[in-house]
This record gives sequence, C-alpha cells and structure tokens, in this order.
Amino acid sequence: METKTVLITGASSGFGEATAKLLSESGYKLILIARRKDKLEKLKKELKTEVHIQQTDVTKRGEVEKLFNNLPANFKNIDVLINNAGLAAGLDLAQNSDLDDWEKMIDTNNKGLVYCTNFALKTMKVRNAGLIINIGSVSGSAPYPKGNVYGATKAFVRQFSRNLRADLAGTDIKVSNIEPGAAETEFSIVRFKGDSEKAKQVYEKTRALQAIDIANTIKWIIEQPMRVNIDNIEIMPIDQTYAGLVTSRR
Ligand code: NDP
Ligand code: 8X3
Repeated sequence: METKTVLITGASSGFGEATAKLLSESGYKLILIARRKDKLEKLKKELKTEVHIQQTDVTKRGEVEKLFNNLPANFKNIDVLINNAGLAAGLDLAQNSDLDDWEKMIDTNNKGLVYCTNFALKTMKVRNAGLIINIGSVSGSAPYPKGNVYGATKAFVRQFSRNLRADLAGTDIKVSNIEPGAAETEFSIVRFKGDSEKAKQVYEKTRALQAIDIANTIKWIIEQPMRVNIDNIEIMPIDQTYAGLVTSRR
C-alpha cells in the first residue's frame, strides 16, 4: 500500500505536534507547517518518516499559496489535510473585547482554514481522493460567557465542514470536524497572551483532555474504511460538561 501524505497545520505544538508524532510512528509522510520554524525543525529531527516542513502563517493567503505551489514532488499528492492551526485571543466579555483579538481569531480560525482547504481541494479534486479534518471546538455549539468570537469562529468551522460534505457529494473526498472540549496544550497560554500562571489555573484540579487524545481520534478517522465518513465528533473531558441556561432576576 502506498504511504499516505498528511499535511498538518499548526504542527509546532499541542494537537498538531502530538498528531505528527503519532502518525510518523505509523509510517505516514508528513508536511508540517506553523509560524515557529525552530519548533518545526526540532520536531522533524524526532520523526522517523519523510517530513517536509515549511514556515507558513495561515492568515497570509500568499504564503499559503506558495506553500502548496512549491511542495517537493514526493509531497505533492496530499491525502489528508488536517486544518488544526487556530487560537483563542483573550477571554473577555464582548463589550470589553479588543477588536484586534477578534480579527486575529477570524483570520486564523476561519480565513486560514479556508485558504488551506481551497488549495488542497485543487489536487484532491483531480485525484478524486482525499480527507479534510477540521478542528472545531465544543464552543462552536455550546455558548459560554466570554466565548463570543472564538465560539463563533468554531461554529463557522462546523458549518463549513457540513457544506463541504454537501458540495463533495458523489466524490471520494471525505470531510470530518472534530470538536474538542478543554485540552491542556499551549491554547490557554496563547489565549492569556503568555500568562502561564493564569493558563495553568484553567486545568488545575481537573482532568483536562491531553493532545494525544485528539491525535488518537485523528488517526482513527484517517484509518476508517473508504465507505465511512466521520462527519462530526464532540470530545469532552469527563470533568467538563454543559452548564445550562442562566436567568437574571430583578
Ligand atoms: P496550541 O496553541 O498548542 O497549538 C496551536 C497551533 O496553531 C500551534 O502550532 C501554532 O503554531 C499554530 N498557529 C496559530 N496561529 C497560526 C498561524 N497564523 N499560522 C500557522 N499556524 C498557526 O493549541 P491546540 O493544540 O490546543 O490548538 C489546536 C486547535 O485546536 C486550534 O484550532 C484550537 O482552536 C483547537 N481547540 C483547542 C482546544 C483546547 O482546549 N486546547 C479545544 C478545542 C479546540 P505557531 O504559533 O508556531 O504558528
Ligand atoms: C477550546 C475549548 O472549552 O476553552 O476550544 O472553549 S474551550
């Protein structure tokens, strides 16, 4: 069987890094992208399979286009695109939020994701083969205070995934959306702009998901038989669940 080529966005930490390690152990060829080149270089040295790394900011359409147009010959046929690069910026009530934070989340979680998808589909369409795995979030369907634009970007990811499925009807191109709950990665450090003490508190005294849990899910989706498309999957830590509706009393 031919070795599959998997492109992972946001491979420099968290889910992306754990997935790269897991898939490499299973023999997959990898294209790894992120903004932090030093992290990608270090990761590449640890991996046993063929790896192509490319420093790419997914918010920059030109950089994404260059990435896809300049892939080495043996990496050109992307079998799996994992749209994982993403972030939350800030945790504030909408009325106190910084517009730059909102724009950054939309640029990364939505625009970056659609750029990568559009370019990957160009070759998937010709080969009538491929799998796109998007990383959404439970926050895309479960609203919570201060989740405002972050949750909304993930609702976009959910609906975009479903609409891709609709457009790709009758083809052999699959689309999945994974929606994790709280997971202990660099996510909260980024959300709190480097305040690692504050980030640590998010996971204190609770059994949060770990990056390997999502990596295992990604590998399981990739290895399903051709007839199976996993459309949407929600994964919560045992210690996190819905909080219900709130009534203000006057
Ligand atoms: P991390 O912060 O550990 O990883 C995020 C990755 O995204 C990094 O590799 C980062 O690399 C990359 N990234 C961010 N911005 C860009 C950009 N502009 N261009 C390219 N790469 C970028 O967080 P997670 O692993 O937790 O997050 C991965 C995905 O999972 C995100 O989409 C997040 O929203 C989602 N998610 C996370 C949950 C959690 O609780 N942790 C729960 C649900 C969903 P670099 O900085 O080097 O560019
Ligand atoms: C991140 C998970 O619960 O912080 O998508 O919104 S949560």
